[in-house]
Amino acid sequence: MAIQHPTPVDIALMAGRAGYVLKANDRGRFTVASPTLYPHMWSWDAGFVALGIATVSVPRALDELRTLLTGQWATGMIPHILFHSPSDYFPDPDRWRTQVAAARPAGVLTSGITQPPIHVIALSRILHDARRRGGGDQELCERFVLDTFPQWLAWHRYLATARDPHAHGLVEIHHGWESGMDDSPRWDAPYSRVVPGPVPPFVRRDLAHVSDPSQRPSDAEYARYLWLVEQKVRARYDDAAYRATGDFVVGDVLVSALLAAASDLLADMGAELGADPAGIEESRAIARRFRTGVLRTVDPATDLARDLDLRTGDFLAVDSAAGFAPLVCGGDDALLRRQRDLLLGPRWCGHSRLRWPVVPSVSPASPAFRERTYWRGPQWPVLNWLMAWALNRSGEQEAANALRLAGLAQLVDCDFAEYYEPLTGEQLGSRDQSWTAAIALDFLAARRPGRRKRVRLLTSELPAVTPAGPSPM
Ligand code: 9WN
Repeated sequence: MAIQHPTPVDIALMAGRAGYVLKANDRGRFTVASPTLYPHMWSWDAGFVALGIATVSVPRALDELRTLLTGQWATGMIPHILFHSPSDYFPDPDRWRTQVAAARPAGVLTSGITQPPIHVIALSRILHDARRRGGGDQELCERFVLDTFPQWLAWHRYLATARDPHAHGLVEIHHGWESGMDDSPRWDAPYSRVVPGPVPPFVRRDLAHVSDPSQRPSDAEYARYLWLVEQKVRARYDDAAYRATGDFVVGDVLVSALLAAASDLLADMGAELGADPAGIEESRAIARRFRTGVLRTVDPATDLARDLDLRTGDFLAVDSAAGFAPLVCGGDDALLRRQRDLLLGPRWCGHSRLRWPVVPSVSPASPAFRERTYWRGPQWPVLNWLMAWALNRSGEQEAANALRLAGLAQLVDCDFAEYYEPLTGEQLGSRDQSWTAAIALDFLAARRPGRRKRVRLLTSELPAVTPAGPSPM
């Protein structure tokens, strides 16, 4: 099937429609992740949303991050959901019961687990935008970075200590939701050992918004998710107590790589702006430790990083996009080039059956690949953005631009779906998903070293046709 190249009119419509979606999902000082399925503020969504909004308004982008920080726990943890108003989302605050935790914040209800630390990466891009604009935006953003530096450092320190008590250089997650990739096959082995105990009765609400259940995690998976929440509550959200009793404890390579990259950026911004030198040094040390931790997990047979099941000591070798964690944290140039080739090659974005040559959550060549099921194969625009960002940062502009252009071609329908069926291009999950719209804006604004185009894309830049056909893999 041929790629329909967006016309200049398509591109203008995409920018307008993406802005409209973000505006419609704007609740004043925060943005809901999506209008119906996710009517609250999610942590890593907020990071992506903020960098998209920054292409239009730096002050409003900073508000997003400021609001997120109001949910920060005394431990430094940024929780994965901030609940600002009642809704039919499940699990709701009654299920999280964070009142058992002394460290919870005052004034806002939150969940009691985390999500990937994308925020400082987003902040560094917002700062880039603000400096390009200069004037009040630059002043505001630089002040924001300095003022919030201790809070971001506390967040990273939490991950580096409470979630890596033995300094292995891998962030420990206590729930698949903490990875942001809830039902990824990355977690099949550790979840297979989770035997759900009694939980209060519940009704899933997600299936009221996504009519095809095959696009969402199964009931059996939800039973495990809720059992782990119960275990966190019983441990009063104390990480050491959960570690001693909880069923799911896994070192997550992508979270670790993001922590390394974000810590580097925090140190860089802090150094430029005159933040506390001890904090800058601490940040650099976190970056070094987690970069080393990620690189140690790389499987020499596949060149992919592997999560580590800390209950069994086993590496979890799965062909998931998280295996490209070394691209995100850097540190080994030869590996980086091999990962670049792998990512663009026939097992991944260049797979002949893909509708669009963008990053799939699981390789279509893997036996674990399921084209319609959530994090088991569909393409998530934010993952594609992350890999493009990582390549760009490593000086791989051509590869980064290939992902960006294919990502834009994928989004030209302007539905801004949560995820996409990789073989047909069908929109799956929620529509008007905030982070998808935000990614579109960022891709359109195309920040590239040395030059920046604002919402301007030449149709001749778009990728060549990818024919669909039988897989050689
Ligand atoms: C649970 C909001 C979030 C994303 C996650 C995605 C999905 C929630 C859910 O939606 O998770 O946190 O209810 O399925 O997996 O990455 O942040 O968009």
